[in-house]
Amino acid sequence: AAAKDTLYDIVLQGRKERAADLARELLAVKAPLDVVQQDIMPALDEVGRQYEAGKLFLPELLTSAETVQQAFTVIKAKLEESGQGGEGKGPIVLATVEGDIHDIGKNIVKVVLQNYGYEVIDLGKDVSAARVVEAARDSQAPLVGLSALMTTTTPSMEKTITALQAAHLPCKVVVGGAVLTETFARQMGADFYARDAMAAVRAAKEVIG
Ligand code: B1M
Repeated sequence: AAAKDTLYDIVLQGRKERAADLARELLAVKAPLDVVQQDIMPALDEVGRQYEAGKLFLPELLTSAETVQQAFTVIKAKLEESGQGGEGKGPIVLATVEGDIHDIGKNIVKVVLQNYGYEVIDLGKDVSAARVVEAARDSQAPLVGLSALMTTTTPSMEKTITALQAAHLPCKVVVGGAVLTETFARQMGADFYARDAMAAVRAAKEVIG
């Protein structure tokens, strides 16, 4: 008999049509964020490794990302079911920085923050420093969250933090993304480094309550 497919295999193989079903099966036995951490992230890490090694190419990278998005639709619905209620704390401005189109991680952070009752103003991906400053000013957000996934876009992150500081806005900044570290985040002037979505929630609790 054929071995049973896992979400990990499906993401690696880019078999989009199976993703939602497998995510549902996993959600029957574990928490939504555990599916992200234990199944999806290891698979994407492997996809990233194979891409870097020239064993996978951009079309496959894209198909794997789309497969994750299918799974995430189901995970998001599950997270929303278990919402803590109390909408409207914040708001928190969220963006992937200029030059960077990776938004899977940011979108996870968004859903989890909303789940904890925070209002999120999601500016999307590839967002300029000026646009982040404008949104933070208009919304009087106490917290701005920035995501960057590439060594080539951490300068945009730093530029955005500098622009927020120069605008003298009363907001704190939390940053995340696989290329960052606590030390690097602090050097860039961020108030908080979030390794994962729950760390972003802890920062929000500290700043907003
Ligand atoms: Co790209 N990519 N990619 N990619 N991609 C990486 C990042 C890379 C490391 C792969 C590799 O080569 N090993 C590499 C960057 C290398 C570097 O740093 N210099 C890379 C590259 C090179 C590229 C392109 C340049 C490829 C090309 O075009 N030749 C291109 C970039 C285009 C651009 O941005 N201008 C590109 C494109 C893409 C796709 C479009 C195909 C797709 C993205 C789809 C999408 O996001 N909609 C993609 C993907 C999927 C990846 C990998 C495989 C997976 C990223 C991911 O979604 N991880 C990635 C390799 C890897 O990371 N292992 C890679 C899962 C996600 C849940 O994790 O985003 O880390 P992550 O988020 C986590 C935490 O970091 C944290 O919480 C999340 C949940 O735990 N977090 C925050 C993140 N943001 C946070 C913000 C917070 C708090 C926590 O507060 C605000």
